[in-house]
Amino acid sequence: MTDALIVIDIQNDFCPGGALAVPDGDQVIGRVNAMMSESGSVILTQDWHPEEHLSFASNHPGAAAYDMTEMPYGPQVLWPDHCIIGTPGAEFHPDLRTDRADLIIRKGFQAQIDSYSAFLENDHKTPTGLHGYLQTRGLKKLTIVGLAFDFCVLYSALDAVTLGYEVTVIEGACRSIDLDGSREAALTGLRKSGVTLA
Ligand code: VGL
Ligand code: ZN
Repeated sequence: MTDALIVIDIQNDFCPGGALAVPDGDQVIGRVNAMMSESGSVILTQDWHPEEHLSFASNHPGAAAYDMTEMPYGPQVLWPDHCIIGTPGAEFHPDLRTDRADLIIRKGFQAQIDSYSAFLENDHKTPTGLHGYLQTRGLKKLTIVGLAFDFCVLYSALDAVTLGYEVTVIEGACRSIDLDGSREAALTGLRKSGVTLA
């Protein structure tokens, strides 16, 4: 078994009623739970931010949610406060099967740097440790699903192909935030990258 299912950020804050709700985000859960039964290994990611995280508009005086800012590592969207460590919004959606997970990887816990990708933080250099884990377990074929398609799923998939994995994104088991055409841009980017879209 060299395959792993990577389930991105199916947390309360990304589901309807949450602080950064992805439209119909909860609609993928049934399908994702079913996929877990067919996968050799299951890995969940959890967006996990301290209150003072610099991706939050609230930590930039005068800024509004969804404004852009410049970070030392490049442009960054300013988000509403979400997935704050220890809050209900940061917990997995109660319908998500978490018992099948071999590993839960948390990301975005350093206040100065955001982390969309499950592999590398937004400076595209700082590792989360997931690559080392997959390598030492010999897991090479990755299926990526979850929230949001056009941010954390996208960057996870792009980093995964760059790192040499065979990567499939199941679009039907993902939902998008769709900020200024980000869903279309994500589709275009994935098609060019060598990721299989299914
Ligand atoms: C995400 C924006 C901010 C995601 C996380 O999971 O796609 N998007 N933090
Ligand atoms: Zn976040």
